[in-house]
Amino acid sequence: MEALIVKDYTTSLTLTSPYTSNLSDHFMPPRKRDTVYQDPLAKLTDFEFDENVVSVFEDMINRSVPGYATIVHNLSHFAARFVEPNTQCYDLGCSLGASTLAMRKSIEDKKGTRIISVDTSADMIKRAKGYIESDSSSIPVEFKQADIRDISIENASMVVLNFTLQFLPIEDREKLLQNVFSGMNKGACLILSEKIRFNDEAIQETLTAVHHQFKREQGYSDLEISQKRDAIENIMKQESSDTHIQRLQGVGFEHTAQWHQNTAFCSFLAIK
Ligand code: GEK
Repeated sequence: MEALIVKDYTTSLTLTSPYTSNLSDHFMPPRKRDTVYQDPLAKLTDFEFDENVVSVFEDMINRSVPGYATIVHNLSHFAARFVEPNTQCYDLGCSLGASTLAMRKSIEDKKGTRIISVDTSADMIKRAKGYIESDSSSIPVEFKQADIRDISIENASMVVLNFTLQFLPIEDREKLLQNVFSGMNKGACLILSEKIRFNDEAIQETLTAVHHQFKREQGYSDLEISQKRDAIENIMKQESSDTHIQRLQGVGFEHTAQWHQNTAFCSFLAIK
């Protein structure tokens, strides 16, 4: 089956997204277009990861998060470097399993390794299981429908929080990262991707406008952009890049860096 092509605006290259091609190659239906906020809604409710969103999620995240495909693609490279045999990898807030698939792709030779993929959304987990079953890797994946605040992390050589921490209340974030840190082995890596906010209002305003332009280019109307923004505002609290780095250092990570950024969408690397 022909792989879907994603335009990567970070590098201005056209590349085959590992996410898109993984899912599309193994799971037959082509990706369904996100029209969740297309029509005017009489009453706008908070954004939820329900069946409505889940059925179009692959399209939604690729058309809403500039640089998403690049980040997911690079997870394979981080996994090849950091994952050790007989350890565990965690995909926290796994959605449809894009990050799980990316890690799984490059660790076939790390014998005894398994991936634990966690999400609160039963609809996400159900679909993610289908994608994993259609994937050819032999690395075991255990799905847990659970809150990432309630799980224990053990013997981890790699942990991924790809655009998930941003959905936790700010006051819960440090405790979650402490729990992650304590379950990681020495030398293990955490990849944390987040939409950030800028303390400088001129930068905040400019990059918000550039992001909205990106969404228009992806085919979203102004109504879709504003309804989605209003729906997600209450449940996704953004913090600055400095706040993320300082928190990672505060819980004990020895090496930290922001390795990727496209407008307000960033990814951090933290090594224990
Ligand atoms: C990807 N990582 O494609 N516990 C568990 N799951 C949660 C929680 C929680 N407390 N809060 C939210 N979620 C993925 C993309 S999406 C990002 C992650 C986005 C889950 C939620 O159900 C959803 O599936 C995911 O976190 C966030 O690489 O939609 O912007």
